[in-house]
Amino acid sequence: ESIDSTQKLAKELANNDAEEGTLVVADEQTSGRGRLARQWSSPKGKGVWMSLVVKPNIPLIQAPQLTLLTAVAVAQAIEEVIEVKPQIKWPNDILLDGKKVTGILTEMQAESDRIHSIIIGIGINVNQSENDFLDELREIATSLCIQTGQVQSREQVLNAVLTKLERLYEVYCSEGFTPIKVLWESYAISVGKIITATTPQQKIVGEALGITDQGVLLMRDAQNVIHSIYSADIEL
Ligand code: BTX
Repeated sequence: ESIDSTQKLAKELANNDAEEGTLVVADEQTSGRGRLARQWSSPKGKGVWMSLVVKPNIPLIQAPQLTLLTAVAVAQAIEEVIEVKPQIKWPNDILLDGKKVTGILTEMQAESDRIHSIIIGIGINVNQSENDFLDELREIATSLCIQTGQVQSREQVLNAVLTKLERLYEVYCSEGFTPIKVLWESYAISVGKIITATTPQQKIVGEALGITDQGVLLMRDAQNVIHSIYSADIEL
């Protein structure tokens, strides 16, 4: 019903040998987290706040692909439920009408070169009205309800997300990332656009060229240098 963060509990469960597919879902998070210790607003009864434990048999370097796979699954689920195609902003934002409707946080637990588990955290804004968002979020965040003008069923959204995730995860485990990449690109907002990527090391302005089979974002700057971006915040 209420928890500090589904991500934290899922991590504890994974550390205690929870099976692949273990899911933590909460009605409310009192301390929901985004990337880099940012906060994720998770008000009671208004969204789908969930963390899923997966244990793919892949090299460490491929772990970021799971974030992209999750983004495709959520985009497909939203499209199915509200019949509007969302856009994905690399790597982990899902946008409707240019505003963030979903955040995804994937965290890995690894031992030397082996992945022990990956915790996929997903926060979907379902039934917030504009007034439910804090002032600093109102301009940048949206919900399925705001977009459609109708209250949406969180069960239906959760069900659609899990169904899509399972299907794509099975494709990924048997065929690799290539089929997922094609789907990802069909939702991508940034490809072909000039973007600013703020990485932990620097700020790069350039054209987003696409993603590699490893899920790495490629950018070409004004000097024609191609940069591989592993982790960054993107501004369009
Ligand atoms: P992020 O770091 O990309 O985005 C966090 C930023 O998004 C915040 O700094 C704020 O500006 C904005 N933000 C905060 N809350 C919301 C919201 N509800 N809607 C839109 N924008 C918002 C994104 O991180 C990853 C979020 C994952 C959340 C899930 S919920 C289940 C699981 N448990 C948990 O603690 N986190 C994950």
